[in-house]
Amino acid sequence: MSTLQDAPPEAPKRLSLPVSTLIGLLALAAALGVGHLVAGFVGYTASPFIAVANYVIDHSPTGIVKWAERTLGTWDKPVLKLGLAVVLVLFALVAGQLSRRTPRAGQVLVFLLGAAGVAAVFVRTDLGQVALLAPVAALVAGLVVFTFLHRIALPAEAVPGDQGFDRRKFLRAGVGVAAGSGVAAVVGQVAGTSANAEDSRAAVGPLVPARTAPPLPADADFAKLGSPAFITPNPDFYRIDTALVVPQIRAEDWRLKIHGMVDREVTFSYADIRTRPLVERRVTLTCVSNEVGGPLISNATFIGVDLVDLLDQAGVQAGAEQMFATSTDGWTCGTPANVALDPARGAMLAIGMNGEPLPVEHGFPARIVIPGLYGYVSATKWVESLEFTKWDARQAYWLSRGWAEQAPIKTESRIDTPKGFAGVTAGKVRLAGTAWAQHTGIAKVEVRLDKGEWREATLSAEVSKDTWRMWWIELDVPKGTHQAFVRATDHDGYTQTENRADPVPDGATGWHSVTLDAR
Ligand SMILES: Nc1nc2c(c(=O)[nH]1)N[C@H]1C(S)=C(S)[C@@H](COP(=O)(O)O)O[C@H]1N2
Ligand SMILES: [Mo]
Repeated sequence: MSTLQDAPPEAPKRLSLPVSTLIGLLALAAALGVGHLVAGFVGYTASPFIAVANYVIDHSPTGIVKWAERTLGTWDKPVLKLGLAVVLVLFALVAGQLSRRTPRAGQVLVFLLGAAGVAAVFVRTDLGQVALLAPVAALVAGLVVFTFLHRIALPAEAVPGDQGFDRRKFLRAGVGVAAGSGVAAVVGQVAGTSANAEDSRAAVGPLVPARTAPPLPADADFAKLGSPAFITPNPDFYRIDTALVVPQIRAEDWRLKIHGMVDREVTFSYADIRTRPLVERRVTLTCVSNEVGGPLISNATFIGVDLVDLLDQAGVQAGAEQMFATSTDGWTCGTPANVALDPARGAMLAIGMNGEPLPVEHGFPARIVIPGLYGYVSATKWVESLEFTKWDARQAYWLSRGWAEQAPIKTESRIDTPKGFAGVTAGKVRLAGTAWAQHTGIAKVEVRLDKGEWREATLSAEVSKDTWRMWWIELDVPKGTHQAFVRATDHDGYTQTENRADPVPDGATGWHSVTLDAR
């Protein structure tokens, strides 16, 4: 008689699909949770997930980044995070899949993923060596959890009498890992964001300018007729930056160093700046990636100090070509030194915006504002260093990605009302919008229906040559589909070209138009 009963119990040879999937996902959760926990103490942006996402932003082709800014606006970062999460989950699933017999392939994948996190932190110049602890801990946690769960689910040797896969034990371990990862992530999140800039900002108190901006005339805008409001409320102000996590700098920890080709290196604290006589200046900021008709332009009353006064204290040397600014998150910006130094330009180190301390996402504690230059060559937020140097000694963030060195804002105009493809009633139709030519000023805005005559629009009061100017006009629109065009002329006598140019490398050109469907 054959003795079937005498044969040793068969060890399970292969994990089921749900079990291998769960192992991959739990190892991922453990790695991210532990990484986030450690990052909470050694530097929030060292969290592997954030570090990898930042790396993706900094190393994506410039066309893609600028496309994302234009089409997704402020949603660009949530979309990126979601995309990265999807990739990670797929990775975890594959790791589980490939490990249904032995853990080897999954371990290799987990290791590679962990190594990517380590590399993403390693290349950051704004994080110290200890920051590496976060991705290293994540790597180790991922490997340990993967190996441990795999061993429970698929023991290497069957113990006589063992049933092989102990479902209870596996579930207990899995729940433990999931709960532990969640708690770790939450603790890391709280620790990492508790040194929040928001309470420091709330403690700043009122910023009282010694020199206030002249009061706004009643006709500074035609908001009632459909133009933008002259002053953009802070929550509506466009926001563009590469920071995945908004830098949290407390005013009391902030310093600005002016160095390089200067006679004396100088450093200012927040108290040094805010106790100087503050000036108030209305400036319209514009992003170079703004398409014709786009929304990346806003206007505020900034409060701060004259940048030239600080620069004079340092004594910028004659040969300096660029003011190379660095933000606390490592972003950099190059401004022509002669523009920064020109007293007539009115460059500011701003600490306030529309009567409040700078909002954190607009650069708290301090940023640069320079009328007439696109933001990427002038408007450094969370600024911590201004180095005077030659153009070829340092290359700023967007320059190395194909954007121009010199980028004065181009004269442009936009139709805000009616919106494109709006249905209107044939007859008299009112159009309203805005025009800008910062540091030169708008002299004239004209509107034309189809190929008709250009007609001059009514302009709002000129508040300053550094701010936008609103316009409105009434047109006779016959029944049918028509196109309305706008063009502006600045105080230098330059009239906007019809030629369409892309934002790359130094700003879009062309006439904005809307299609009107008159019934
Ligand atoms: N630190 C930092 N400052 C930055 C940027 C950035 O990515 N990082 N982007 C610049 C660009 S491209 C623009 S258009 C302006 C936008 O300023 P805002 O977000 O306050 O509107 O900030 C500039 N300052
Ligand atoms: Mo920009």
